[in-house]
Amino acid sequence: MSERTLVLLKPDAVRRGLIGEIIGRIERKAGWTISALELRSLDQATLEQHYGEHQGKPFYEPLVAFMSSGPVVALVVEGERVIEGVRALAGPTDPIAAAPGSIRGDFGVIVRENLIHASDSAESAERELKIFFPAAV
Ligand code: RTP
Ligand code: MG
Repeated sequence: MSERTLVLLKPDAVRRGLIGEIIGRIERKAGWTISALELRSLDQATLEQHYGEHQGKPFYEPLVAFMSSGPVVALVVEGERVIEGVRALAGPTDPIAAAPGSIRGDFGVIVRENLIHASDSAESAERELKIFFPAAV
């Protein structure tokens, strides 16, 4: 079934010059299309909405500080089972646990700076797309 997902290339990916590398991996997946793309800086209100589920956890404050430490690239990716698919390309949250060949496994260093966000379910995708690309929803 064709779906849409929200992808963020986090500030570490932008700083380290990995935008092309990561987008290239998404583009090479046959049948997926990038339907929106923007370089932008995230304010506190946007981050609170986006990562609200993690408010109160010990990693929340450092996560928000990291996510506002530089611009991110926000993308909408469309295609067959793309929600599950981009999560698989990204690999597990902790780069040490992520297999070589995955984005986090190849380039990740620590759990917070893990290069990429991808919506984790259809419900999350719908919620996050409204935050980042309200005109496209
Ligand atoms: P994301 O939401 O960014 O796509 O990542 P995820 O689903 O794989 O991981 P999640 O549990 O939702 O955590 C969100 C982001 O918070 C940072 N994090 N730091 N223990 C820690 O220091 C810790 N745990 C999570 C990561 O940047 C993670 O991607
Ligand atoms: Mg998550």
